[in-house]
Amino acid sequence: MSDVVRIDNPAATGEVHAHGAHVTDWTPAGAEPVLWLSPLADLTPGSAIRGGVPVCFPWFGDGPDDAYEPKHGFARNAIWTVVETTDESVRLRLTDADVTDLPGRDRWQHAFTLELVVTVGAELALELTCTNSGAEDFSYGSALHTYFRVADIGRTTVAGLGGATYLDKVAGGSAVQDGPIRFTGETDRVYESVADVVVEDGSGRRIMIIKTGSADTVVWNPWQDRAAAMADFPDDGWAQMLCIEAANAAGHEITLAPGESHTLSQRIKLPSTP
Ligand code: TA6
Repeated sequence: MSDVVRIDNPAATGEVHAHGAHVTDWTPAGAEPVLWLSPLADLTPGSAIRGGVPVCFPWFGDGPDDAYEPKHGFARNAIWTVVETTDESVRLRLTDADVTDLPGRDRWQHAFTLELVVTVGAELALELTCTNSGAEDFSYGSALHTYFRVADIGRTTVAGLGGATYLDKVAGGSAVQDGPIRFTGETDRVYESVADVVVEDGSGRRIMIIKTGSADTVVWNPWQDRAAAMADFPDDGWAQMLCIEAANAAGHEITLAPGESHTLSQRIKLPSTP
């Protein structure tokens, strides 16, 4: 099947790459695109695509002891198999047999089957299911590292995480969120939360993110200096993007016995203005 699957139905358009099972577009009918994709994104197989929805697996960030490479695991660098497409969905699969040569595989050598089902409609739904196809237990971290377009990060708010404890990767330590999140500088936080989140993007547009099977919500904006340090990130792009990620990060890895499965899912929609 094709390396890039484009979906165009009455409710929305979408684009999904076999490279990383990476969703790079979701545009509901009559609306502006919801996902942010860097104009400098490197689509070469083996690289990590900047923007859209990177699939992080089998670890999040630098992994359980902060020493794993590549960052966010090898699944986003792999070529997945497109196993089924319909007018509104794509199913992709990655197994241990597909990743034998990939950097990082030596760090995590278990037998697995990973499937991502992407449904493109008035909602964008992503369901990431991992099955232990080996003979021993394993643990893994994961995330749907979703990049959203926002009109103005300085006026963007994120509601739903008030009262949640978060790990602050910029300031260090942990803290409790007081009310909605507002952005005044580099932000890289792992919130311990299963709650739905609503982004208001500074123009009045709201984006709702509903998740299951996820203990953490990651909130990231690199701000000016970190954006400038990334070759695949336009210098001024940080002001129009925000990552909200359904994750099971360090400390919340999922453990599967042989034959067991776990699904991490995320549904995104544009609720009507109240
Ligand atoms: O999810 C937030 C984060 O882990 C940040 O620390 C930031 O580095 C970001 O992911 C992007 O990571 P990447 O490996 O795609 O450059």
